[in-house]
Amino acid sequence: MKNAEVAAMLEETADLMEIAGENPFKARAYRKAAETISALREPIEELVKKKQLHTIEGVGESIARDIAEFLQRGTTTRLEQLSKKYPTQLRTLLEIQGVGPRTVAMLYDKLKITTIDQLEEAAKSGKLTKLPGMGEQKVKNILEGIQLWRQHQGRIPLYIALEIAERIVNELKDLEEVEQILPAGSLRRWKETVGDLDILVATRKSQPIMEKFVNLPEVQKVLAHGPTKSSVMMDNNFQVDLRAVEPESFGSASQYFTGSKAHNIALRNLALKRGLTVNEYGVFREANGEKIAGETEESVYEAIGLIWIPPELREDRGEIEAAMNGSLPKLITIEDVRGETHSHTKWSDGFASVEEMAKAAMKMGYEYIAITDHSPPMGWGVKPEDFPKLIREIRMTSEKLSFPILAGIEVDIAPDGSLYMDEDILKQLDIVIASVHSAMKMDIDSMTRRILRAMENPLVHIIGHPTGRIINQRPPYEVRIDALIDKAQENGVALEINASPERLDLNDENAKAAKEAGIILSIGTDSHRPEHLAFIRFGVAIARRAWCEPQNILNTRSYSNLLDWLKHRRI
Ligand code: DGT
Ligand code: CA
Ligand code: CA
Ligand code: ZN
Repeated sequence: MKNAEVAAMLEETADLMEIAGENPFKARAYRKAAETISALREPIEELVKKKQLHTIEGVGESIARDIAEFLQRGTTTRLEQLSKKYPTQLRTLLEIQGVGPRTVAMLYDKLKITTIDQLEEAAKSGKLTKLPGMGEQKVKNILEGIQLWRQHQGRIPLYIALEIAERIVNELKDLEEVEQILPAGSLRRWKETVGDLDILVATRKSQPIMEKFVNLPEVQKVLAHGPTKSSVMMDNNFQVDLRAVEPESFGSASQYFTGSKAHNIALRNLALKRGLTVNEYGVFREANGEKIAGETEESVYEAIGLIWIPPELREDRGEIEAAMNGSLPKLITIEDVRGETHSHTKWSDGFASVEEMAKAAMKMGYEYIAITDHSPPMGWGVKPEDFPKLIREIRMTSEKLSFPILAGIEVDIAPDGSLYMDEDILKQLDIVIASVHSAMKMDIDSMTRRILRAMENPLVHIIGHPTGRIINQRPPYEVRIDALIDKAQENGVALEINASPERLDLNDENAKAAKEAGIILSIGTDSHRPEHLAFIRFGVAIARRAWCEPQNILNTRSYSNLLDWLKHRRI
């Protein structure tokens, strides 16, 4: 199906419309349609055939025409016209934090800048400051943005790597030569970004597997094609390695290629002390070269005197000592999660109704869901006068479905630490998440004070996405996370592990510090659509990388325990 391509075309159109300075509502409509179409389960071609494009929310006449044309000839007249004025290449510049469409247009109009290198050059040589509206601070921000962009170049967010891995595994797993297949490397450790994919197969006859692999439709370029290892470049400049090993070595190869490198080195040093060597082929006695393990990962760890260590812990952060003295945590699993704590509906910027979100939670097997729509000041926030209606709808839906729905809010924290919602409304709500969505460029002391003040408000239960970062797009704002953890402990506030795959905030390291301090963490998906509830697996992954057990996580509680905790917080 062509849904992804169509969505990409709509995104491209929206970007170019914004650069060209067209009506911002038009661009926003294209962007919304792109999002809706990429979430569709049905192939868009089918809808075109059945003349049902208009049934997709947000697809009006001109978008429908573009889609039909795109499916016929691979581009649209609109795109061709737009790119005559501003080349498509300019879109890369939008990836730099602090560079918006208007800036991109000006950079091109005045200096013919089309690439990030040219932009950096112009910023460093002082040419930029001569442009209208370009102060020194703005230029400094652009240079910082470029630096950040370079750091992330080539590493892609976990959820995208996971989709690619799942697709490849699906295409290869049914070949009769494949005995086992495992995506290893940083992906198996659920690291937030992935540099490249390392896939392993256990086989006695690798040639047909390698043949199929290098000929997959998404392959852009074959970098290597051999019997034990092949490497390819995928569409989005993402490298995938496939290694074939004998079934007798599959365990040791899985261990080795899962890493991390630091974990492997620590493990090898421990083995050496015990007169053993470990490599991707097995565990061997140094004295006589005898192989004592390798078929399974368990056997590898056991041979070195350890119990099996979950991949998420393999970062050399104390897991080897813990495995030695029997103190590995009993990590939370997705089955431990009993409800959703953070979701949005059409009442603010979500795409579904309260009922649709609740039904999705029921389908997940949950015991409850919290609806936490935005407050003003953002345009799409629920106004104070609308809250009574929203609360009534939540109560009625809950009764109708016989399913607990908590009435909540994600309330904005103002720059001074006060909340953008009247206290009488907050008091009527079951659950209050407070988050920063604006004025993120404060200095570290002011930002810390701002959030601490919100945490002192007894009506606040959870601090949402506590550092505000967007992976590969926006760095975290400056804030003293240890001060937030101290305050959370003192006042019994929870910090969120926001499971939205572009956020993952708190990240693993901060969440581990929070866990060690003994504070409670809430895993919230920040769902804006029913399907987003499935993001929970990313939040659980972060929690696991943070060594969390079920009791560290708020939403592993039963509904009545959760209510107790929420009420207790307000005393
Ligand atoms: P990435 O790809 O940057 O997201 O991170 P990884 O962890 O997937 O790293 P990668 O792809 O370079 O290598 C895959 C695994 O292979 C790595 O996690 C551990 C193992 N490995 C790679 N190089 C070494 C090494 O020099 N020594 C040891 N002991 N293991 C290594
Ligand atoms: Ca890798
Ligand atoms: Ca690799
Ligand atoms: Zn938020």
